[in-house]
Amino acid sequence: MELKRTWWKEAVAYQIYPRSFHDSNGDGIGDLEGIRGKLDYLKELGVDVIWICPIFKSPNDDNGYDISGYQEIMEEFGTMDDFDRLLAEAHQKGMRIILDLVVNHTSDEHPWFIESRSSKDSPKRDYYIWREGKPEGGPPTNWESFFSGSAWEYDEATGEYYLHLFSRRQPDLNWEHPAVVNEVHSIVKWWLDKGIDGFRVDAINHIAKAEGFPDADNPEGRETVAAYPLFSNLPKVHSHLQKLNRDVLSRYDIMTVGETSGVGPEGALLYMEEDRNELNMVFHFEHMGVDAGFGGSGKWETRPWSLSDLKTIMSKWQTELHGRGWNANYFSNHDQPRAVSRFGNDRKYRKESAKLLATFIHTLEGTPFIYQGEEIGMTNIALPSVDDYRDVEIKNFHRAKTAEGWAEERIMQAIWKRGRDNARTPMHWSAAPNAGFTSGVPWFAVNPNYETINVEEAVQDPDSIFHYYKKLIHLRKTNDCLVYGRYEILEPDHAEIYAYTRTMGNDKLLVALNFFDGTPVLELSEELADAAKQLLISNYEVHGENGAREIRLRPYEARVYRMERGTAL
Ligand code: TEU
Ligand code: CA
Repeated sequence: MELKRTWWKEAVAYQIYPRSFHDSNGDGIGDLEGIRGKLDYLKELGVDVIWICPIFKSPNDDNGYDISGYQEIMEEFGTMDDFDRLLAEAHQKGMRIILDLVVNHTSDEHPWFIESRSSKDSPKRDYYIWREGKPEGGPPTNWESFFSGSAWEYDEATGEYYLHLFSRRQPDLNWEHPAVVNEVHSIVKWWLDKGIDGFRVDAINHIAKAEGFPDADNPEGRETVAAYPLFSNLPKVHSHLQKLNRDVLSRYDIMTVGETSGVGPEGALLYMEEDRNELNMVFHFEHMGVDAGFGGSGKWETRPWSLSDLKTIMSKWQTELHGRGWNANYFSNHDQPRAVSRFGNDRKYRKESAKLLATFIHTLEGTPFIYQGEEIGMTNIALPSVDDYRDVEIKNFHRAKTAEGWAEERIMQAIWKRGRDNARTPMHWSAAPNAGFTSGVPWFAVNPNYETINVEEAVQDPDSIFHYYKKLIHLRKTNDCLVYGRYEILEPDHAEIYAYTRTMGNDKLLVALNFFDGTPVLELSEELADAAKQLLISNYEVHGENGAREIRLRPYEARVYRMERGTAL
């Protein structure tokens, strides 16, 4: 395989959820000036690319993922001048900015939709997906929305239903209509001409829907059912992306990462193999499924996860994409619970386990994505009542499960474990009131543990999670092998330790990760043991164990060794 170097393969990305990042003017809502004020912090961490979740005009039914003006800035976040200043300053500091491209749907307040719903002969009618109800009554299909209930909403004005895979305030665009495609292309071009460095492309795998809008199989006769295959990763998605790439994306030196749930490596390669000319990489969800329970009614049911499942999934992605595509590696984002609470131990071993998870993400092949607060080990939150939450998905889930007869306690347990608001509490900057996030009243609850878990504390503690991330990022920048090296798993059946090597030419690294709180032993072959001379990083102090055939790891211990050069391995 010929190695093709690109800046986005070597970059480390940091995701900002602007509403919760930093408030500059005391209205309780994070904003663009707030981000600008923290660029030096991100620079110090070592970040190359900042992905900012939607900043566009929006009524905020889904915190900006419902856009009513693609070329306008959300009022609470500031102005276009603020954005221009932020972009210029980030560039000046050597960092790039990518934005969220949300074009599976718009807000119901987008002028296109207002016009579309006004009459059946509106010139914008076909910008969205309108259908008559079934002859026997009810919505056109039995499809369930990702946010609970039917994916169709009846509209009195014209007596038809419109499709919304997400909230009813997020009508799906009709990508089969050429005018929609043109509109999207011109929006993308407009932002790229402004100088942004690419896009994270929201829910892009859903832009094509099954021909003829068939019902999904429904053996239990439920009112609505998950109809996933009928609107996910269909062939037409790829023709739309190829056209977008040909007409717009290919003309810029940018980075594109698609959000594509439901794909395995083969499906993902269709989005990113170089001769496909679509995107650079995608976020897959397979590892996010390791703790998903599939019994009963599905959504937000959980089960304990096993390391063996995680190994199988990650190894598959590492090996199948090597030389053909590129991974986007993450453990957290704004839709997932906090990683340290979910895959680590957010009490006794919070620091150790946060560092362990970080080591994993930064030593795999692929671009690492850090989600705000992950670098200081922020944790989940459990608020007493559903009224304390803000997320539309949580609200709808609560309503739907109450109607299904679930006990309140069971519903709240699911929300505490899986709810997206776990990741959306304001960022902890200091031990000052409201974690230094705002001088006003924060839009959403601040996690009370900010008094001990915060940036100020982390920056001055040389042993903090923050400094460990800094070191990892630096290591990745100074070791090509960490970026491009071929992954090979060791001891795939070990129940507690995840170990692998990365190899590139004469360079070889050994990564040993204890994912639990025991003290298991990793046995090395003689060659590996002899060659494992230089400890590059660890979250514990390690003394004089070079050359040992057996490495005993402490709770959540992570070690990365560089092998002696020139050893035949
Ligand atoms: O999430 C979309 C998303 O997660 C689905 O595409 C996914 O297929 C499904 O949830 C399966 O688990 C994005 C954003 O990240 C999210 O915040 C938005 O609410 C959503 O799109 C709608 O824009
Ligand atoms: Ca503000």
